[in-house]
Amino acid sequence: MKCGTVAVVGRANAGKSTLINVLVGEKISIVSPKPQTTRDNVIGILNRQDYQVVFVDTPGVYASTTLLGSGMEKMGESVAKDVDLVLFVLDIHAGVNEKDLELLNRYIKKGYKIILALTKIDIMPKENIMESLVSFSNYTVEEIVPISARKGKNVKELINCILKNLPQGEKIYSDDVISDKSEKFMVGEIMREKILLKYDKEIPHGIAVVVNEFTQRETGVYYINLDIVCEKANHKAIIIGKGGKKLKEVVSFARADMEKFLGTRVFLETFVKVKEDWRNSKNLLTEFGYKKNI
Ligand SMILES: Nc1nc2c(ncn2[C@@H]2O[C@H](COP(=O)(O)OP(=O)(O)OP(=O)(O)O)[C@@H](O)[C@H]2O)c(=O)[nH]1
Ligand SMILES: [Mg+2]
Repeated sequence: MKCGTVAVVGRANAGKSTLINVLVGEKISIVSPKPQTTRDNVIGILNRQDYQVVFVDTPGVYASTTLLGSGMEKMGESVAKDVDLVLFVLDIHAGVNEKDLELLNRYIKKGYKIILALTKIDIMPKENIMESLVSFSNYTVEEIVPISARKGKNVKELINCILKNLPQGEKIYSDDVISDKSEKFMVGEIMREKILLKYDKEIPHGIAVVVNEFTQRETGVYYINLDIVCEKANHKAIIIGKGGKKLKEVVSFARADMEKFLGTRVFLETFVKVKEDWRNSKNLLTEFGYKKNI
């Protein structure tokens, strides 16, 4: 049976996490229009009777000046060394960008087996799709697949191309596992996702979410207590908003999604804390679970 591991790599905001969620059919990784949404490698497993594909989502490459950001940049390339196949996701809707080519060439030079997914074709003129495909024809990749993760276009074709390029073997994970991350991790990520969606400028990037308590009471209700950590005192005021209105709105948005994810009611308590410049502090990065970034 076909079984193997696939690193999903590319530039920030390309659509890697959206694609993994569609491929696996579950919310594995959070998604937002802001670059560097994904901060950690997240495993999503596509399980079928006759095959298993283990996808590893990676943080996208983006010019970043913090210790957190520079660590994230290296994660894709370090995962690529240990997998059977690299799925390079490239946002093609606005044409080919030099930086995409530079990164793709870096992977090609390493000699990895690569499938190139040209994504977001739902928001580009049809006649440009063919042109884009042709422009990659002399790149050394196994396959080039134009897709739309948002509309599910060509996703089946992409899975077939992936399977064609995976080895025969035994399943790595048991059938009931779909991710390597805990529910507690996902709950923190859901909070971060809503902050990414609801705040602008530098605020979302300077946020860490620390889940202090995640317990299910006898009634079935989850009790979740978390800290929203920001890096400046004036950010805290913006996050909370006038009379606490903005925070209340974001927390209730997050709670609704946590309830959907956990399939039961959630009691959510949040505190906003300030930790100056935490993205450049080795100790705080470790404390907040970003050990791999140092
Ligand atoms: N129109 C369209 N938008 C998409 C598609 N796939 C992803 N997006 C959007 O692109 C944005 C970025 O998506 P993500 O999946 O978070 O991108 P990513 O590559 O994981 O980004 P990082 O984690 O920051 O590296 C989001 O607003 C998505 O909704 C697609 O197929 N079509
Ligand atoms: Mg992502």
